[in-house]
Amino acid sequence: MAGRTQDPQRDKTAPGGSAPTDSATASTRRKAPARSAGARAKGPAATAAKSKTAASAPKGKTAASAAKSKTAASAAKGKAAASRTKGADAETQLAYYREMELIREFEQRAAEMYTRAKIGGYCHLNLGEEPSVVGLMAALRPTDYLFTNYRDHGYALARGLGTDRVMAELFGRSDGVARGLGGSMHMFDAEKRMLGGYGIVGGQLPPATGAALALTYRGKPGPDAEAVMCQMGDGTTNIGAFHESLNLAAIWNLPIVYVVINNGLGMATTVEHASGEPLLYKRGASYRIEGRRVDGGDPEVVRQAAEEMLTVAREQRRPGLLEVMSYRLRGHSVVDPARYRSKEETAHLKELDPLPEYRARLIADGVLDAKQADQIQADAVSEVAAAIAFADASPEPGAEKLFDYTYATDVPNAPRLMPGDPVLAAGWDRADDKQEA
Ligand SMILES: Cc1ncc(C[n+]2csc(CCOP(=O)(O)OP(=O)(O)O)c2C)c(N)n1
Ligand SMILES: [Mg+2]
Repeated sequence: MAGRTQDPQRDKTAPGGSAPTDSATASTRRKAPARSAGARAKGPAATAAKSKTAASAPKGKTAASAAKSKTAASAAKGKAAASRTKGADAETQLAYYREMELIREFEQRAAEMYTRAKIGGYCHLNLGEEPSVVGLMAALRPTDYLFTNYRDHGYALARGLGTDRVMAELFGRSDGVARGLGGSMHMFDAEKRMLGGYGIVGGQLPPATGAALALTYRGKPGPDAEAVMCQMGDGTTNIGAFHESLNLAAIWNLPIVYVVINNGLGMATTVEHASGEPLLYKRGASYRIEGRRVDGGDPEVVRQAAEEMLTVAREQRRPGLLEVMSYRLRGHSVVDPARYRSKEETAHLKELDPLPEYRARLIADGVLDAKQADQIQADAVSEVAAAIAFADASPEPGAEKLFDYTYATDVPNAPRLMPGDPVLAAGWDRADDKQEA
């Protein structure tokens, strides 16, 4: 398998253009492994990132929600920071940093809990993708809908599903967001409009596209209209459902932003090896969907680009395709030692870690000092430790719950039935149990 360093296409800067037949534009010159830490590209989106909001992020409040409230004092403070950084205001940057450190700590402890057999099944981590996750979730309003793939822990945290409940879901306990029946790949919360967590590659695209179609029946386009964000990986752009969904979104003018987290790999296969067009943002061009590529190492750049595409989706009912260049710092899942990576590439990944870079940037810009940054990390450690204790204390769902949430309508838990047996009324199993008792 070709290593990413040997893949010339990944390093290419895409040509811009806005003609309807090829409306894809690149807004980053971010390079793959050859790039050194600290040299992260600052595309137009980075410099244009406006600080519309200023808010503090008290513990437990998500960066996304924190960035939406406003206080006069913090707005003034934010204004000063904005002029220094030309990005988000200081309070918002702090909120992003907190959120990223929380996801980092959560994922590292999740990996540990997996090796301790507290977590079973599959477990895919967002390590290295934290700025992408936080930037995207900051762009999404509480009234919007989110669909993701199985690499969903960070999204669930940043969407505000709660550190305790997300960890309990990983542990398969009844206080989890899906009552412990979904596990790592199936984070779900209808109230938060987080509509999953999908384990089948591309499985989230048709329902997300359907949700966007439903929105066109429910309301009119405009600045307050709801929209859908559908996240996926780079490998997913080769699945049939990707092309069918984008085509329908284009011809039906659906309010949806498809987000490709391009971490360079689908399991062990590089983008260049698997994709006829490795500049993935261009893949929307076949459907006249605007495509954009941004640096996933900077939450402000990601938020700005996602907000702009969501605005088009809300106001013009035009879908968008956002490619977010990112890195997966570890294997595909917690059980993958990633031996397909060369030693050099593995070593180089440390340099590409976006968190130390963001921390250093905030310190250099005077947004926080090293002591405060350490405190933020310590807070993340305590919050995740408390979540582990919460998950451990939560009861396991009983076997009698196994079929309760599988179908939309109540069906009997009748394990002794054979195909062709008459269908039994809901509640049969319980009545039967009572008779036997
Ligand atoms: C339909 C289908 N085919 C294959 C798999 C096995 N599989 C799980 S993840 C994955 C790679 C997907 O890569 P990508 O879309 O880049 O997402 P990433 O894991 O990098 O986030 C594959 C092939 C699957 N889950 N579903
Ligand atoms: Mg991938």
